[in-house]
Amino acid sequence: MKSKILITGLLLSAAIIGGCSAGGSGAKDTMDHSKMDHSNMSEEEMQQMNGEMESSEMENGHMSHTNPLALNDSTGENELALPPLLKPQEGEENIYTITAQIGETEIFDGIQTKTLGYNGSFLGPVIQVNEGENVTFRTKNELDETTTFHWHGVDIPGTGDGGPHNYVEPGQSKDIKFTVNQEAATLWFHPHPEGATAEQVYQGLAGLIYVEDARSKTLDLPNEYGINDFPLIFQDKQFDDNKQLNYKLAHNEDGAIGDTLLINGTINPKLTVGQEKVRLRLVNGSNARNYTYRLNTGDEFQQIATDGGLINKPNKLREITLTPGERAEIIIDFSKYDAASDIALLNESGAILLPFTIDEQKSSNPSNIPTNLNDYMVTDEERKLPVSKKLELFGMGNMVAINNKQFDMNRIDFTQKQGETEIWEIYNKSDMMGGMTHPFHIHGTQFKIVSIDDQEPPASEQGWKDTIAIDAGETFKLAVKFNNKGVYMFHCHILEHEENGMMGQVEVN
Ligand SMILES: [Cu+2]
Repeated sequence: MKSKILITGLLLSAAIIGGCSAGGSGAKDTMDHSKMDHSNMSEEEMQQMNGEMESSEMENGHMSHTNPLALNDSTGENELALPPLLKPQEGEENIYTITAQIGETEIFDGIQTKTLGYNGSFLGPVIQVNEGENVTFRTKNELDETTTFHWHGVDIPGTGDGGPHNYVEPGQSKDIKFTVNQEAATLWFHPHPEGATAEQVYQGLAGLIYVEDARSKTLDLPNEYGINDFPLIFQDKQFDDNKQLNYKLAHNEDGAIGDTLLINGTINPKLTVGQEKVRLRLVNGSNARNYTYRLNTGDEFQQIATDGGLINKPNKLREITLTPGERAEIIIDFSKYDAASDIALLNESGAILLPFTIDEQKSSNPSNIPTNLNDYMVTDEERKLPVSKKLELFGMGNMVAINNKQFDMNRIDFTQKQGETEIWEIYNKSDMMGGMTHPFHIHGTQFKIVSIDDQEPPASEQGWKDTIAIDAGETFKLAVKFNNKGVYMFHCHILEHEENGMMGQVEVN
């Protein structure tokens, strides 16, 4: 699968380079446009878009994430930063204040980088909530531009979801009240304003939401924050000569890709752990980069959760891939190693993402991971439901579309009844050169993967999901239910594809 994607990427690069040397109009011929009905674009506009796409590809000197810029190896010189845990407002048990603000952050020693953050200069806190709890998220915009507060993976009424309709102007504040209505999970939040999502996330707006439930609290899983339970927010950045986050420099129509990895905002991170089982909550918070995580030793680890909840049984893996927006929780058993061990988390091309230091003095928790974690299942009833919504993802660069349409805030693409499960069929249509993987996300719900090309999904995806990696040519069937009403986005989570119109709206009533 991956080699196929790499080969098509290389072919596409070759075709585009060929097109450039032949006079610069080659790119449009590398895509099968004849079958694409761009009802909202004229032929002239399409050609112009192609030209822009081609020049931006060439300026960046790389061919999107099918063959991305290499990432740096972490030198491990900085201990990983941990996002602060957000306390409720004084005297107000369930009110959490989240302020989007402008700041400066010392990412490089002695250098201030202009950044954005929630309740701080860069990234955001962890909001901890419990299933059944009535909470208020008191959002404040102290930026000098419009933003929204989108709760990625949260089962929430549409008016509070923070899609492009729910904007908060500079200086404004808005309370979002809702009842937490979902299982224990690692969720996240980020802005979603029309036209500025990709840049605001890139500049640092992203935070975490942990949900706990009655079951998760009784399970003997590592849960001591910063001791044996760590969030890891992976983001690749491109710094300019002044060590600033220059979005224009990193921008690419197929997604901003950087050569420098930050985890929780830390450059060259290392993580010190005890000789015990450690839970890592992996969050792909990058605009466009995919990560396939593995250990340098080739050793197994155990996956315990997908995007939206615990999976039924720990899943032994040697690698796991997350596309932008996706999360997974894994447990690494460090009791097998000692202070002399050389152990690190790598990506698919061998870049050192996170070296580990083992501190034998650190208290160790001898817990055994429970064998039963959840009772997730796709029911027979759900399997028998007919497909009632069909979506076709197609294109690349500026030319991305869903069902041949680009996003229009004034157009509702689908309707669905509150509380009713429907089968959504999502097909990623290949182009002549193959195509690319699109991480497909639906707001306001956690859904189930019923099948991938009519087969059972792999164990790593048998759990609640809100974002799925759909490779070119693949068809996913999803059982989708909205528990609340409102208008929700569905889109590609390569943020530049979303900005380029690879997004639609479903109205739930
Ligand atoms: Cu996409």
